[in-house]
Amino acid sequence: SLTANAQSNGDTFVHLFEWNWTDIGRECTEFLGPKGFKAVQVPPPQEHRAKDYGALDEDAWWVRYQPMSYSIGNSRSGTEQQFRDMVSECNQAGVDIYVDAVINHMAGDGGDGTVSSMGRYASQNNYPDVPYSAADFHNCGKPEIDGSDYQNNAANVRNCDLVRLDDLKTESENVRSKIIGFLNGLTAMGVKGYRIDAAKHMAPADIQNIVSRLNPIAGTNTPVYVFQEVIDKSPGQEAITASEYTSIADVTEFQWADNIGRKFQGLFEPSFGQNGKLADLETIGSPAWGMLPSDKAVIFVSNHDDQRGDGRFAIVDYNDEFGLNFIAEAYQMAQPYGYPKIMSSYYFNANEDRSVSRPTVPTNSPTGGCEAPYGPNRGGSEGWVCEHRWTGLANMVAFRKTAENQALTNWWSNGANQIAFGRNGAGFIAINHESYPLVQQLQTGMADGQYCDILSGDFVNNSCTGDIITVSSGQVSVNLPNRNSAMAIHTGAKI
Ligand code: LM2
Ligand code: CA
Repeated sequence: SLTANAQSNGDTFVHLFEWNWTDIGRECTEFLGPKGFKAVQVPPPQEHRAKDYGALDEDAWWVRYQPMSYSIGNSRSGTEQQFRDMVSECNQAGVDIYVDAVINHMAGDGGDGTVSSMGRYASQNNYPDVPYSAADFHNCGKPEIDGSDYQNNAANVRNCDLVRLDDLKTESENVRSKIIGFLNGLTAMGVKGYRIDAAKHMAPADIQNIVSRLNPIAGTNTPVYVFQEVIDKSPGQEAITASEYTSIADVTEFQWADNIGRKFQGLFEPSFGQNGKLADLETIGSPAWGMLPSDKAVIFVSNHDDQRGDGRFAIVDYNDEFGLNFIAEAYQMAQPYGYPKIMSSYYFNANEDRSVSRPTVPTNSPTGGCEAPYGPNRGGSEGWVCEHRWTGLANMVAFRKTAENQALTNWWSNGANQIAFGRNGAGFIAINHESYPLVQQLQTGMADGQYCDILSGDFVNNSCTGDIITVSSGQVSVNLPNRNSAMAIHTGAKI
């Protein structure tokens, strides 16, 4: 294998969508490091297109996915110096930086002649500040990938423009060496991992070549971590499959979000002939579900695209009914499959134009920042959601670490939307997604004693700011009166 990519299934990382470099650095020191997060996925740092068709769109989040060069001299998240400071600060705090690497394409039709975040210009298939010229781009004979290509034409998906973004000849040495220079430059600054954006739109051989030429983590022989974004949601109906990429590095498992989303949302599932329910999750991750092997899969409850896309009613996010996002994220971290990424969002009105920009309030503002007084599903419409700061979710990072490599055991369900399971004596979780109480005496598989319910409070100085849970003869009395509530205990938080 080219990279030692399989992360421990005890790790968790967070996507700080559209955060500034300075704010991410501070978050590493003050919160992510102390809570044990493995890494942060940061926004694309490249010089990007800065204006679009109208004034309203000029600050849309997605300009970050339209690179104008490989310079990180300026982007919406800050300057190169601020980027470097963030990387050092996070490394110091024990938190790795994963860069979202946009390498399949440059801007949309050359940025349509508009200015970049560094005040520079490009034109279609011509980026003087890389430099790239026409010979570095595919020309597939039509303006962009057609919807039907996804079912029946892999070559078009890889060689035509994705939404008219100038598509790079990733098979050419000139392009590869520019991309590799860019990534190795970041690694030299202390970056430890990469999300390969739009990996599906590049041939596996191209990514393999690039990944095989990446330098190890600065000052070590350890390969950088790589995961590839391959959207393979309809197995059997896609011209390109996620499994074409697993020998290179880890891959996003989009089916995970859909599969659990249908259960948590209770959506009708034709193949089951009934509505999805949490009890169906007993075997998730086993081969019958047809997902990637656990040690290859990056999983998430929602991501920045599907929160805004067609899939948003199947997936779960903070826009859903009170507490649903919280229990789905907590479930994801409690179960053993995959490498979980917590989506840390900002509020946008679902009826608004999807291009609405990030909040203008700082992430550390008492009104609309992470310090705002709220819990799961604040129900706001402005500001930062900061899911990763929710007490219970942040504490699940330690649960997952404690339960590393432990099998799922002691499964219980009411046959519908109340479930509980253990992790072979290391931890135990119970989730109520019914509109009536969950009151049950359940076997946990854990040693007797008192534990902190880490979903209701913090374990500090050997005591608990939340509910204390007693395990006796291996059993707990679970009492979860409310819909969308949960409790969790683990051996790292035993009083
Ligand atoms: C991704 N993964 O494969 C990113 O996760 C996703 O967020 C990116 O799309 C996409 N691939 C390209 O990197 C976003 C956004 C698009 C947006 C593009 C480029 O979802 O809507 O496209 O970034 O900024 C926009 C316009 C589109 C236009 C295009 C080019 O929405 O209408 O196409 O720019 O000007 C003519
Ligand atoms: Ca391509």
